[in-house]
Amino acid sequence: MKPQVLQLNPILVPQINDQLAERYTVHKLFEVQDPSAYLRAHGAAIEAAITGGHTGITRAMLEQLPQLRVVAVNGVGTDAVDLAYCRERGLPVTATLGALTEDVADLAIGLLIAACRNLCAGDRFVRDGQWEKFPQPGAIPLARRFSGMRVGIVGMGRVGRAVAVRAAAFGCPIRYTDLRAMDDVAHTFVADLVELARQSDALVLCAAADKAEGIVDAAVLDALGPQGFLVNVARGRLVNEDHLTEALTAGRIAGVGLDVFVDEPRVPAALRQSERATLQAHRASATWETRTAMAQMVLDSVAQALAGERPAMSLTT
Ligand code: 8YV
Repeated sequence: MKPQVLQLNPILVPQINDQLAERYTVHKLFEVQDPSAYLRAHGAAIEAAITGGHTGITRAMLEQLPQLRVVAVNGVGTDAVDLAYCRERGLPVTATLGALTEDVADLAIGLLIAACRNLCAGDRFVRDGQWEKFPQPGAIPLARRFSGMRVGIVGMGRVGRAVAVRAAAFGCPIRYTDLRAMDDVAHTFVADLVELARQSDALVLCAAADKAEGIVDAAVLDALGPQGFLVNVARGRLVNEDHLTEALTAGRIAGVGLDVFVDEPRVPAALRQSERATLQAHRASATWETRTAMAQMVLDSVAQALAGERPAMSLTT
């Protein structure tokens, strides 16, 4: 009999799904009407769980899976998994470390340029036939230059560093904050986030969200100021979304580029309606190249764990 695998999130790469189906009996929880009842019926036999970074897996679910030998996260954020509990249980939790770095950094810079240059508002202007109605050059307000902007990076991990490389190529002076200064990073460390915001034209959030809920609040946004931009490619809850919508609506910051939100897929109306917000539906890692590499890592992690090995990408064992 094939080992049984619980899948909480779809994988969008057909060849990986084919391999999963060939090797395992896959229980697609995301297609099930009543997940609790389904787990009561099948939970006892499940040996591996596959989930997304944002979805994670609840502790209550983990407790319903007594034979579980691995949680393979198809993503790099593990904030939606109780790592302490998994550690206690000796359960490997794996992530797709390194696979999505370049794409997430690409999107961060893309969002920042889009926000500075009003690319989405400009696109709507042309698409909606407004250009023909209002052909005067003054019909669209002047935008802001990205090259040379002072960029503040929040979280100097893999993604933060990749954003720094890209921003440096645009001639941007770079400062960063993290839990501590890093010996192998040449950029200026600023311990205090409000101070970093004060010294930046754009803040780019690349931090893990485990212990950092709501760190970007009204004080940080006001320090960034009416000329400042905020980009978030990490997790929505790093930001106090009420403070953000208030600041954006009142013009206390210049613009935002957001890929992530507090309560996805729900996005506050004030953000959806703002011409100064460039929004994406949590797409930073969503390219064929990255999603294929990520899904291959998930496949490898499950195979390693079920073969009795410590998965190479384990964060807990
Ligand atoms: C993915 C993510 O969208 O890596 C993460 O933590 O949130 C994203 O890259 C998600 O994990 C896809 O399943």
